Amino acid sequence: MSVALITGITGQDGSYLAELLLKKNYKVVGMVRRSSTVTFERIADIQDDIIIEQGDLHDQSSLVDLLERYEPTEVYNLAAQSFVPTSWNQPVLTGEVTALGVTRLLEAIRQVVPRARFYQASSSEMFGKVLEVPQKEETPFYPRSPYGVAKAYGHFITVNYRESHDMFAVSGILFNHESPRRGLEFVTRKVSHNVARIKHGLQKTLPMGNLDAQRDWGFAGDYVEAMWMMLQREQPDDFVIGTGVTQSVRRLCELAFGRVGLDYKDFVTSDESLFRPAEVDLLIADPTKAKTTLGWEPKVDFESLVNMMVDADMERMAAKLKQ
Ligand code: NDP
Ligand code: GDR
Repeated sequence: MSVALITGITGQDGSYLAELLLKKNYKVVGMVRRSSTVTFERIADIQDDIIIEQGDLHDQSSLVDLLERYEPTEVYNLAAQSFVPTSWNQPVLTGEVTALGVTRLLEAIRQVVPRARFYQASSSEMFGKVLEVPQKEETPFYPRSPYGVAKAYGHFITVNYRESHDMFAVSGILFNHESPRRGLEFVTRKVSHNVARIKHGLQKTLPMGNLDAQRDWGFAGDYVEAMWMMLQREQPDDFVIGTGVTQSVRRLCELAFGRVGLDYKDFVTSDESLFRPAEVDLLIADPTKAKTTLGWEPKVDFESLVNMMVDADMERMAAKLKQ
């Protein structure tokens, strides 16, 4: 039986990936960090079907212990301090978890289960102030935040373990992907959640940052399939995963408010504090290699994604108000 260890299983991607692997009959072990309250909201439906173990990317011995006990055949490293603005306020923590955490895990794998296949959650934020449009596997990195810098480290240490130790270690350079399970602080979910609040009369305005930023947004459910596919190949390799279409934050607002019959211009205000010290202005993927070599293609387009998220938040809000 294939055994998968997922770090970051309580996050957006961890929950979708765990569901996918369960469908494929994997034994799924999820690593969670200790907290005083339970953070299992996203995995509530599958909690009885997976094994949950405590561990932390800060703590090498917890990683070694998990690998020794479960001997996973695949390890997906999804855990990270993943919110870009927080990385300016907590740059050292971001480096510890998002960068050095990758080395801790790779080193533990090298010592305990060197034949295990390893997936690193790399990010389009590594392209930052882009040196090429669209961005592909060979595009040089120019990260613009401590988060982007930490992810570039995680990317290269993964490549380095592959080349130094002959490990099956790969990096998926994923562009933004969203879902109704997205954290509330990320822009798509912030907008869908607040559209539902405004439509239900709970607030009047929505303060936003840079509406001109452009991102290549896809659906998280599609992207976890690419992670799995990358570990099934004969040879380890890195892939850019995205839709190849870019949209502005303004267009996101227009579509999300439009979904409930409102005009975003009547509600969205500008808040200087939400602008970033250094912005990533334009991201757009060239997913040709993923399509031709991996056979991966996104199934959900941007408008369907926005509709899915707004509809889910409208339902959640209506249910909450009924209570
Ligand atoms: P989330 O922020 O939703 O999830 C992050 C996960 O990491 C959570 O489970 C969190 O646990 C866990 N975590 C944080 N710190 C630690 C730690 N010290 N030890 C162990 N676990 C920890 O992220 P996503 O699901 O959106 O993203 C998954 C990965 O993919 C991340 O590495 C992210 O940087 C990367 N990525 C994401 C993209 C996206 O658009 N979503 C695009 C490209 C890359 P807890 O629940 O306790 O907070
Ligand atoms: P990002 O996602 O930084 O791309 O990182 P986020 O949704 O936070 O921002 C996208 C763009 O929207 C602009 N923006 C705002 N963003 C937020 N959060 N809140 C606002 O009010 C707001 N107004 C405008 C931002 O300036 C930015 O340009 C995400 C994370 O999931 C990373 O972990 C991942 O690596 C990358 O995507 C790919």
